[in-house]
Amino acid sequence: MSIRGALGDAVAWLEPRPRVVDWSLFALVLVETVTGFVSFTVGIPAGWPVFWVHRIAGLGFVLVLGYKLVRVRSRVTNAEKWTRSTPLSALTALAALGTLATGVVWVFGLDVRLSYWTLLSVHVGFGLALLVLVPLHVATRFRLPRTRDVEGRRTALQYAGLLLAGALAYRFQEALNNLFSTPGDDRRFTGSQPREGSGNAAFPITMWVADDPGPIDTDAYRLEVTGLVASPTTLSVEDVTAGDEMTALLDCTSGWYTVQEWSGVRVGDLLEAAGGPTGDAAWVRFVSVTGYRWSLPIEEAADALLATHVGGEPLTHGHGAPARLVAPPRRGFQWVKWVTRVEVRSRNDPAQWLVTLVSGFD
Ligand SMILES: Nc1nc2c(c(=O)[nH]1)N[C@H]1C(S)=C(S)[C@@H](COP(=O)(O)O)O[C@H]1N2
Ligand SMILES: [Mo]
Repeated sequence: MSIRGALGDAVAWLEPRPRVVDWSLFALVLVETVTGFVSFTVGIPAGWPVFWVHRIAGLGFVLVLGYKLVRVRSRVTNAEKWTRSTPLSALTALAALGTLATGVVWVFGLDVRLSYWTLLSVHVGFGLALLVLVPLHVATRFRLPRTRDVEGRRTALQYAGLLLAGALAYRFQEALNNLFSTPGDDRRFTGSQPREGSGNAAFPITMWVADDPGPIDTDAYRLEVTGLVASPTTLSVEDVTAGDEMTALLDCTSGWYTVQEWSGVRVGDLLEAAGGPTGDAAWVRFVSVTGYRWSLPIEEAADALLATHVGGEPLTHGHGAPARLVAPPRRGFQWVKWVTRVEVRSRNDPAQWLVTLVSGFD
């Protein structure tokens, strides 16, 4: 038997019953949404399983979606079979194909850009569209799987096979990246691609959603250090330009990373300048002039840097001048730019998740 014939047989054998295919797709969308979202909060290598699950399940998704599209294609290509729900189904299929295509192309390191969106941002956009479309689509065509659709042993074996196929495809993709030294070859475990060089010009300016303030007048700039500290204080740019240095890796969830030499003031020293933490101080909140904000546990915050310089140059406006947070190994979106207030608090700040999405809209 030819290799193609054998591969065809394997693919046919792995095909679950239609309703199992449908519910698997639903489950895969959920798994990919959760792992995709969680992966954005992970900046340490120990978090690798999240990225692996996302990639392997994504490749399994390609196969399962293939079965589905082959099965239902005549419902779209044959106008006589059109119903009211056909446009929604077609749109859902497009979003699914868009998500998978951008995901697969991304791992090979292709860096196509739609204005300032990286391919990874477009991937996230398609994924979010899918998150809305899939429940609507399921609602129009709701059919529960029956017991005979899920014969225990066969289904379990098929699932194991699909998982294996996803894992093999993942290894194969890595090998291809290696063999042809594609730009995808030197991605970090987070999937991000390197931006080489040092200083402001070496890496992109990235705003999350709508944040885009006007330049801040350095002479008029004041940094408030307040909250649970012995003597709240207000500092000038000179006070913040203390020359404390740190080499740190900034890894943006839009898919790039850079290693830079940052300098400014250690946050622990900032808190000492305000008399030190008091009472049940446990968190430090960094607030931008735009309202964008993030909090770190106080021990972690003490070792973070409020930077005024990168690569020996004063920060440019786009990179957060006069002062921005440098918080390794946190992901880039937590490195608040244009910081004007450092607030010591007793509690964390869950609302920060929402604020990063809506700050800048006014
Ligand atoms: N105030 C504020 N800080 C911000 C952002 C923002 O939109 N507003 N974007 C964040 C994101 S998503 C990243 S990756 C880094 C990017 O820093 P850079 O623009 O200096 O590369 O800043 C973070 N800090
Ligand atoms: Mo980012």
